[in-house]
Amino acid sequence: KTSNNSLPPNNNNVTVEDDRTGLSIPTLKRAIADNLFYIQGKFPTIATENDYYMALAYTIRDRMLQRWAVTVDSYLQSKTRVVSYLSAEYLLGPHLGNNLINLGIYDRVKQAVEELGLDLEHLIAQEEEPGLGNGGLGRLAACYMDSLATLEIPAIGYGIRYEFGIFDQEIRDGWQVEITDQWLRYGNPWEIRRPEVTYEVKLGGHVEHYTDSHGHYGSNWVPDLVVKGVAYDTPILGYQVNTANTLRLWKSEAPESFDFQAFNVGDYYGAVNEKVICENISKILYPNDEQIQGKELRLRQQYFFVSCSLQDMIALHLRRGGKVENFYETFVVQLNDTHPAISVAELMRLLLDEHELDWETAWDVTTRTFAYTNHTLLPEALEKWNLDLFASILPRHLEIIYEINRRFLDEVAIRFPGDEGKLWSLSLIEEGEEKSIRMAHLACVGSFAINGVAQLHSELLKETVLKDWYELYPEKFSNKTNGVTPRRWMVLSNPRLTELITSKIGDGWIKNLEELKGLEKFADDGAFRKQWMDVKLAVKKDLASQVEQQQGIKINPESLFDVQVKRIHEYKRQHLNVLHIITLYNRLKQHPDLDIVPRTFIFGGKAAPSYHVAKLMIKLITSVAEVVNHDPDVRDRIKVVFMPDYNVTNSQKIYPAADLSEQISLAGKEASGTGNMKFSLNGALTIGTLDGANVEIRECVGEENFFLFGLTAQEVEQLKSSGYNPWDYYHDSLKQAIDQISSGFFSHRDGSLFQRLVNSLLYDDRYLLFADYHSYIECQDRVAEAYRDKDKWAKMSILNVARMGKFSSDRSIKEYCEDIWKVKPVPVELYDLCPDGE
Ligand code: B1N
Repeated sequence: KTSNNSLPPNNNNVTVEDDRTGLSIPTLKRAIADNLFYIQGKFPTIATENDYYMALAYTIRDRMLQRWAVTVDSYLQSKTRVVSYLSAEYLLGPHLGNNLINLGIYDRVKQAVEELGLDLEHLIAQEEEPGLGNGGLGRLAACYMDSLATLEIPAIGYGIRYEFGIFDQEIRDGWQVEITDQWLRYGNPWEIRRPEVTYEVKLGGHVEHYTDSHGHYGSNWVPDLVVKGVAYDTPILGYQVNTANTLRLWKSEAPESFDFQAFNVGDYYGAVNEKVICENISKILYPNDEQIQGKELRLRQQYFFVSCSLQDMIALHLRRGGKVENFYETFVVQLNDTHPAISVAELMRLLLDEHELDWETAWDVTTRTFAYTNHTLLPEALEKWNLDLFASILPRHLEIIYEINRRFLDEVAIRFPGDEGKLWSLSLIEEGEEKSIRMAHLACVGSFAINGVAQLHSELLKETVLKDWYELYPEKFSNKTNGVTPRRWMVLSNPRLTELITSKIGDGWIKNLEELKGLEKFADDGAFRKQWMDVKLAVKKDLASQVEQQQGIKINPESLFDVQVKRIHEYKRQHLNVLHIITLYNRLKQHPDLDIVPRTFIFGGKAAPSYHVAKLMIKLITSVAEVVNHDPDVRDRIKVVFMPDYNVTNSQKIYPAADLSEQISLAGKEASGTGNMKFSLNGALTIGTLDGANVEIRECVGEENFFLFGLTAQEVEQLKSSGYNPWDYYHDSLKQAIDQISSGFFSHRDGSLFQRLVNSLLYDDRYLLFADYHSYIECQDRVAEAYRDKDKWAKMSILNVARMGKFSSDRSIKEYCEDIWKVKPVPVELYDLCPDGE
């Protein structure tokens, strides 16, 4: 229970109410005071709010350690398979509030903190979130870690401990400015450095081949750089279970031996320089979402964390008494997109060169180990590495990939005799002007399972980018529709709604989201609808006061909150939303007394720093905001707000306050989306295309409770192949809006500012904004009419929440467990690892 304040069941054997595990209010208070003094070194008189946050964080960490240590210990003892999730990104969001929820001690800690004269919300707000991801893909990894622990699945997440995560965003003069993320500035109480858990990773150099005295061929990779990876572990608690899984992130350092050697030969600069190169590998997260840069450092990052992780898994497997040829019995490894796909070649290398297995055995182990999730169909996001670049960093892996490819193409040639085209299209190597390695192909050939992240996406994968692979290995393919954790995205971020729901149907839904179905019968209950809308209004008032405080913009909490928050990208079409705003604005200018439904348009999201058009889209939003917000004719009926620095922390305040969720990508482009799920679970209605998981959301909530517009993926294909011409749609209100943008109406008469953006629409319009514009506007008018009937809206909102049970990440993870990983829950029983007197 989150709402009552009774002690959670103490089913461990630690019976003494001591200062590091005890949960009574006096003990908690004493622990916080002790940590303030003994860790922060402060008296209350001079302690800052951050000191108190740290003292509280350590207090909570102490209360997690028993679960964590026992969980790790029990996995080492047991023989069951462990899921290993490999991801270059984890967008965790702040830990403190989430850990309090999952431990079931939120309310009592709140009380303890209050008795010390502090405010829990304020302390929680002190935490700098670990922004170790760009967007949906990284956040999905974080939701999956939460669900794995909650479902008591033995699992370990591996990734990179970036010193600088995703940049902080400021808006200056309407433009995005990037500020370095310094999340480690005040230390990170949630991680434990494990200096004894380190591995060496080779880079560059060349390969020597030899034949040993037994006549066996061998390869010796002579690198020109060796770096060291050090493990940093963070516990990931399940919700009200004893399981605390591990997220193990690697930091790159120089090996101890290194500077010593170089100093000896007198090359001081060389020594320092190499140390810098080593440390650089885990320095910074590449801030590109769905567009690749092909930079050498990125390949180094990928190989670095993959090599450390696989070496660690092999070590753990051997420690459990396993033999290398049975590696897949201990671990099943999920590749989160192709970022860790080099794993396939690295496991082969480790098995062949370090553990001396023969090729056939090594390949058998490898292909029983990996499973691959694809997250995008966008051609610019499919990873390829230039062959020369690849060869210069991973010479041994190139040899292995050639050999995998040779054997694989032999098979293809037998399956499709005489079909040259098949060889070209399936090859791991892209031939042509610039040769490159296709990482998706490496992932496909090395994995026993391949999945997309929503039904539509999985179907399109089989018809487009992985068509030939589907033809070859249909049995490998499946769909696993994404989900989100209700612990963070409802319980933690929307306590008011949580309390209202729980008052009607109990709290079982938090672990079994399908129980939300129980709300359906209250959708016709007038009193409940009133309570429902009261909660929404209260949450909107919170957001409104935050916006006023931070930006000085007054927004009307009674207005329709129309929200689009996500990375800024042309395919997501934030500029289509802007065209609607301009259209409404022009209507008001033409008919000043028009009775329109007051709306507040809220945007948030980061643009990749090198993606100029995306940055221009932000400038367009802020420019339109400036004109609309200050025009007296509008009389506050429409307001436009760009919320700076959209991240997990800020999003937790935004989703609960939304009335309308904008999911308006061009059909066929958004693999799934997960924000769409968070909005709907918090009672927002969706305006959206038939794209990604929108399709399934609409099926679940009912078409009468979803605002659908736009072309289908199929219609998009047809229109494009029959020759799409944006000028066919360029008339009336659309022409007026476009002409205003290009004439400088929103940019102080500067007609050149948005020209690139306007031209990309008029002369290309890859994402068919013009084709979908009229359908979108018409749909938005239906939204406005629906919102006039608040009671009807409330009913639709309740039904949305009631029918969203499918979109829990618990459901997604159960499907992965049953269909792909073949693993079952292993409940953790707490025991005293160090009984008294021993
Ligand atoms: O992955 C999410 C999906 O819900 C989104 O629809 C999808 O866009 C997102 C390169 C990516 N796909 N690809 C990326 C991220 C970083 C990078 O460097 C690609 N992100 C997605 C979860 O399935």
